[in-house]
Formats: sequence, C-alpha cells, structure tokens
Amino acid sequence: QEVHAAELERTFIAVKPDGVQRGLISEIISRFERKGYKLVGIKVVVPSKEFAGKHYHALKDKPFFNGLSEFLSSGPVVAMVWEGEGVITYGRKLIGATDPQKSEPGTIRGDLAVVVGRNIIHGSDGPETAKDEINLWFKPEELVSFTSNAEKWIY
Ligand code: RTP
Repeated sequence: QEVHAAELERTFIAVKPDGVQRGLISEIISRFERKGYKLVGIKVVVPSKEFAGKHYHALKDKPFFNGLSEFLSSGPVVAMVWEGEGVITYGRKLIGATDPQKSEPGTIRGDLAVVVGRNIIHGSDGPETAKDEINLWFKPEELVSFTSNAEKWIY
C-alpha cells in the first residue's frame, strides 16, 4: 500500500519542563519513534507565560489555568511535531490519561509520572487543536517532509 508522507496526519507533542528536568526527553522520543511515527519538527524553547496561556487558551476558565501557564513557562520545553497514521489519537494512547493516577501502566504518564500537575507531556487532543498547536509553536519552514526507508516496512 502506497502512503505518501504529505498525506499523513500530524500532531503536536511537548515534553513539559518537568519531563525535561527529569531527563525523560529521549525516553519519550523513543516511544513515539519505536512505534513507527516520524519526527518532522523539534526544538527546545522556554515559552513566555503569555505564550503558555495561548497554548492553553481552551482552559482559561479553569482554576488551575494560571498555575498551569506559569509551570509551562518555568523552563525548557521540547516542542515536537510527529507524523503518521492515526498519530493524534494513538499519540494520546501512548501518553495515557491526564491524571497519572489513572493512566495505565505501559503509557508514558502511567510509567513515568505521579500527579496531574506534573504529568511531563502534552499531546494535541484532536485534528483542529493539532493544527492550531502546530501553527502556534512552529513556522512552516521549521517542519520537514520526507519519506524514510523504514516506511515501506511500517505501512
Ligand atoms: P495535555 O493537554 O497537557 O496533553 O493534557 P490533557 O489534554 O490530557 O488534559 P487537559 O484537561 O487539557 O489539561 C491540560 C493540562 O492541565 C493540567 N491539569 N491540571 N486539576 C488539575 O490540577 C489539572 N487538571 C489538568 C495537566 O498538566 C494537564 O495535562
């Protein structure tokens, strides 16, 4: 079956400051990479609180919004775009439930985090948010499109 890179779905994934400080960047990248997803954009940034607020704009009425925006801007974040069939929904599965107390073992949060305020990773929750978040964090020229040799063995 022919699958062209340009047609594949993309999602925004971020290792939050707690994941970076705990040395979990490579562990997280590894889980997405081994699954068969393709990294098409990556950078390390310290977002401003205003930028973090934009990222979490859908949660602006939540009581934890201020603390959450402050936390996301408290240190380096690894911002990434991953590509592949079903990557938005399956990426959320790899990540696990929002509250690590409820995430299954085997998921990133289930294996590596304990409380909801320090759940180490973010992943877009649908096609619209994926598009918005990718546009917020990345310029088009910061993303690549390529066909890897492994692809014919994955699809
Ligand atoms: P994310 O956006 O980070 O992938 O998380 P999510 O979709 O699984 O969860 P969402 O409801 O969108 O919440 C975003 C982030 O807010 C923090 N949070 N804190 N009760 C709390 O203190 C609380 N609830 C949510 C978490 O860091 C969550 O990932």
